[in-house]
Amino acid sequence: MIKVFFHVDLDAFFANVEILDNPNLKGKPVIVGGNISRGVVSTCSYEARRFGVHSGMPLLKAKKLCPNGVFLPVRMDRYHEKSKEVMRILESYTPIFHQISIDEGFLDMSGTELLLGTPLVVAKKLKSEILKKTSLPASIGIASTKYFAKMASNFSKPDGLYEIKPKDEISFIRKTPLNKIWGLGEKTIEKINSSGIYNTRDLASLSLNNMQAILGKAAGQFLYNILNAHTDYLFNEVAQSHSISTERTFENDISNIKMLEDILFFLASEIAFRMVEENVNSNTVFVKIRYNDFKTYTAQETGGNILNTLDIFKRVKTLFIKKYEKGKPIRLLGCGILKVEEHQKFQVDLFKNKKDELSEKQKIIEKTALDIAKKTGKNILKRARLIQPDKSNLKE
Ligand code: TTP
Ligand code: MG
Repeated sequence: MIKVFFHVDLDAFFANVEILDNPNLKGKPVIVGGNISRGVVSTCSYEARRFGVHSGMPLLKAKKLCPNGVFLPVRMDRYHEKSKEVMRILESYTPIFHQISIDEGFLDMSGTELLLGTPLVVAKKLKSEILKKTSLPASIGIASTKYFAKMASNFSKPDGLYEIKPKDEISFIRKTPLNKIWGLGEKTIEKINSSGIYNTRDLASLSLNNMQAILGKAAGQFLYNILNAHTDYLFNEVAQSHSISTERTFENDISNIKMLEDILFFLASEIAFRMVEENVNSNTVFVKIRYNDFKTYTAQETGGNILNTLDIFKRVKTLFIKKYEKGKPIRLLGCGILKVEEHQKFQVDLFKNKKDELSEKQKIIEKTALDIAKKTGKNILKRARLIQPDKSNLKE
């Protein structure tokens, strides 16, 4: 049976929540940042993007590019509230749903066509239900693998809906510019360029051996698989139904241990937020490390029930230290909890008083983000941007 996946990703998420709460901002260049990720843009409305503003850009630069922009601080609690509303809708469409970040998730819709309708019809209905119930616009990509579903949602953003049929995967990916292929970082593209290759079609004509000679074994294999549309295995490591996970891909590889620990703390806080909201607990944590050569490792540990953010952090940090090959540059860092159970079964509250504790935690998160920003001068928590393939390139 051909698989069908939806990738749903909200458009300009934090900015659209701000616009929802203050409709006067509609149509204006809204720029959110400066609280949790002090000093950098978290995200901005598409109106602001026209001025060249984007996530991770220093706020000062954004102010120069867009002096009339509306600059707003990050209100993480509120975004989590809206995220939860959206995720509840997504979950109601399929039992096989996996949230992969605050505003995106995969739905396995395989075999639902007879019951619900064609994927395009169902996705259209889902988009309008999200808009009607939460007032937030989303983009949906449809494909037979998660990887291509993610490429498809991003391709059609904002307010997008796009399906890549299995027979079109190869031509789609080979028309996508190198810098828009998910998983390809700047460094990898530099290596490709330095071997005299500047476009995806030429790269795709290489044999696996040649690709590995340029990029190394793991990265060469990864890219070869993508360009030949063998992507079934990608994203599967996060697709466990009883888990909560989050990860970040860095613009620049990181090997500074202190910095990596700070990022782990930030990620652990994100998991804690979702544990509170979903009213769950767990006794198993995991970490995921992808090095700059694309080799990916995970490790997990089962102990007592998780107590709080610091507890998750300590446990993932211990795992991380055990697993990390010191000094090796990291591309992606992730963590999460497995074997999630209903909170009621546990005696220990994750947070005694959610509001008070969260604001305390918030301070720690802010301080951590601030420290990171100070060290790097930029937002290293930026996720690898997915990817706005040049649509003109895709026209036959
Ligand atoms: P994204 O889905 O990457 O971005 P977006 O929803 O703002 O815009 P779009 O999907 O239409 O391109 O990230 C979701 C949220 O995560 C975003 O609204 C803010 C936050 N975020 C940061 O705080 N810092 C970052 O560097 C990025 C990329 C996102
Ligand atoms: Mg988004």
